[in-house]
Amino acid sequence: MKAPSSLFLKSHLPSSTLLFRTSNGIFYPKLHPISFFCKAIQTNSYEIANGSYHPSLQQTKETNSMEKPSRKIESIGAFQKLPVVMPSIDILGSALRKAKRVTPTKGIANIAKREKNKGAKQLDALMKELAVPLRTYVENFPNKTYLHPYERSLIELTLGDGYYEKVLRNVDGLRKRIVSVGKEHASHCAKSSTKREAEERLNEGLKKIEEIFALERKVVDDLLDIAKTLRAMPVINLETPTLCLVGAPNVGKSSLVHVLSTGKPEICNYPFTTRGILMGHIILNYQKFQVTDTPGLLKRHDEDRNNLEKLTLAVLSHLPTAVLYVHDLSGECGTSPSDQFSIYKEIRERFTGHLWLDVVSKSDLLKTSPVIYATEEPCSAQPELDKYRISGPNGSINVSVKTQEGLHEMKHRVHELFNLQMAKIKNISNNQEK
Ligand SMILES: Nc1nc2c(ncn2[C@@H]2O[C@H](COP(=O)(O)OP(=O)(O)O)[C@@H](O)[C@H]2O)c(=O)[nH]1
Ligand SMILES: [Mg+2]
Repeated sequence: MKAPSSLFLKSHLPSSTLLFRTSNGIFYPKLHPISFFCKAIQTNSYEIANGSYHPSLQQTKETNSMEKPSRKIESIGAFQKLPVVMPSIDILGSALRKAKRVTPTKGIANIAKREKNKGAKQLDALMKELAVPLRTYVENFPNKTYLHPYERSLIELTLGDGYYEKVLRNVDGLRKRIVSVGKEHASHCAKSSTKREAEERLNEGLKKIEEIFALERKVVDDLLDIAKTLRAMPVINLETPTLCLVGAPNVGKSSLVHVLSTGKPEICNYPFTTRGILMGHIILNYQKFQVTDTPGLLKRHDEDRNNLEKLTLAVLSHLPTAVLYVHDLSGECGTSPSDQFSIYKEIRERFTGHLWLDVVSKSDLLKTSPVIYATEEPCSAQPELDKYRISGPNGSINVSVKTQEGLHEMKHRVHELFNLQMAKIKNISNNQEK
């Protein structure tokens, strides 16, 4: 068997160490509201420390310095503030039209001088019309380093590591080339000695700038695609408490989201999942709560995890949600109880700061004897595992969406978790008022 993975490291960002800055600039470590996913406009003012979906030793070290309020931290919701990128063909078309409309400075009587003045101005205008939008994009797309760690993880999972920065670098590279070639040709044109020469240099310059832009304009469209993708991502709202369902694939998480939701759950699409992730709402005492799926976790090392699993880890690492951990001991889900036990132990140890509830699902299928896979010993020599195979972790509730067993108790316990989360939120606002 492989050695335990880095999963055994504690999360570098346990929710108990999350930092929030209030409107009056005060930080309240250890107290936080729960977050949730939704497509609503993001309006919160909470801020969170640095990190990304993949906890590492280096990041564990960083946590200490993060706890100091002086550290550079960023708020959440950057994807909704991305600048609107124009398609490159439109930028070029509009720049050419505007440049050609530029007239020479009034009052130049000499024909050659007038022509070279017009030429230099038109080349300068084309250069600016192309370079200014590119500069705006480069300046207004956020530096990934300063993004909320959850959003940073989403960029990495969605676009691939380094792609976001590469595209921005390419756009900036194109801008610099346009500026340099534009200036060179404008100055060349301004030095013409005849009208004809000025006309030739103008046409030559326009052609050259257009050529360069046309050759590389795909980088602008790449940036446009990035903006579209990121803007379409589910938005996190840190003001509404959330319950996140976690567990191996097919253990019954989505079925339980349906059971817990007051209405019909929405489907939330991350670009790297083929199947949407369910999100439901619960209305309790006139308050709205959120319950959401996470993609299933398998027993493997972090480096072997797919993006769906990494999304689950990103949620647990960076968002202060409560956890409903689902265990399927019926042998139906495809992950053996002993593998589920390993995954559970890793995750439980790693994310100690979350409010937590364990349920054993599909209780209608549970037999009197525990499920033992063909590849496993009936008795594991690990009493803890043997006990897990029969009844799940200590304190877990048996539930079945088929027979309704345990659902009432589960809902009751979930309400308790929400109340605890609400108490934390209130605590924060009380502290703010002091
Ligand atoms: N017998 C039984 N089957 C269930 C129960 N809950 C879920 N299932 C089935 O288990 C499969 C996986 O459920 P799903 O909710 O999609 O699991 P997820 O992948 O964890 O979201 C589906 O075929 C469900 O119908 C249950 O309580 N009893
Ligand atoms: Mg599901």
